[in-house]
Amino acid sequence: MLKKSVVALSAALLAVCFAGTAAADIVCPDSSYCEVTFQNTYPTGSQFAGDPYDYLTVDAAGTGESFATFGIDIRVYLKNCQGEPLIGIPPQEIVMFNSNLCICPGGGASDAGTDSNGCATWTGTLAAGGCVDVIDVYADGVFICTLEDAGGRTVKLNSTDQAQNGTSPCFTDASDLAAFAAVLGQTAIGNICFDFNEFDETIDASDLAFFAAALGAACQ
Ligand SMILES: [Ca+2]
Ligand SMILES: [Ca+2]
Repeated sequence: MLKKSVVALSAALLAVCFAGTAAADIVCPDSSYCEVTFQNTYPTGSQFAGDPYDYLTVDAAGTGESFATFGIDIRVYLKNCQGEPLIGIPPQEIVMFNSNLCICPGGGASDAGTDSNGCATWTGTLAAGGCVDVIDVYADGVFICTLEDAGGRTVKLNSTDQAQNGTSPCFTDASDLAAFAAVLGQTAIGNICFDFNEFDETIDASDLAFFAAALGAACQ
């Protein structure tokens, strides 16, 4: 009888230990990874015609372009060091980051927490400003990846907010307009930070219309 109780007690303790281990699981950078695929290409007339569509235009209000609309498919798989999926890590802990961006609070978070495969996605836009040609992903403060496809092509962002130059970061305002006005009418080649539609080779009225729609954008 006593033996039986000890066995039962041991089993109970074991269960508690396992529960404790699971709760303490940490994101393991060696077994976690990202997958990026570009499903669209730039149209004829673009300075990047035929290349995979890899620039998303964002603003601090979160009213910019969405990854889903432009066929940029991003998945991050979070695992522990045994290679097991980490389920239910909250979205605010899974974030895009580049120090040259101004990212609003929560503005770089994934769509939702990790699913049963430890997977999180970004299908919407970012609430952010700036212009960068690389974006990193961090989970629970751990560096997971630089977002790039199998061929090494990176996911890129531009914005009506020239935050990368310290121009009123996280605001699209008069100082950004002044910077935009200085390149209006010029070639878009080498001016990607101001080419918001990427459908032609100039910084023109269509980019101005895009800017006008974002004027006043700020973190919500
Ligand atoms: Ca700004
Ligand atoms: Ca343009």
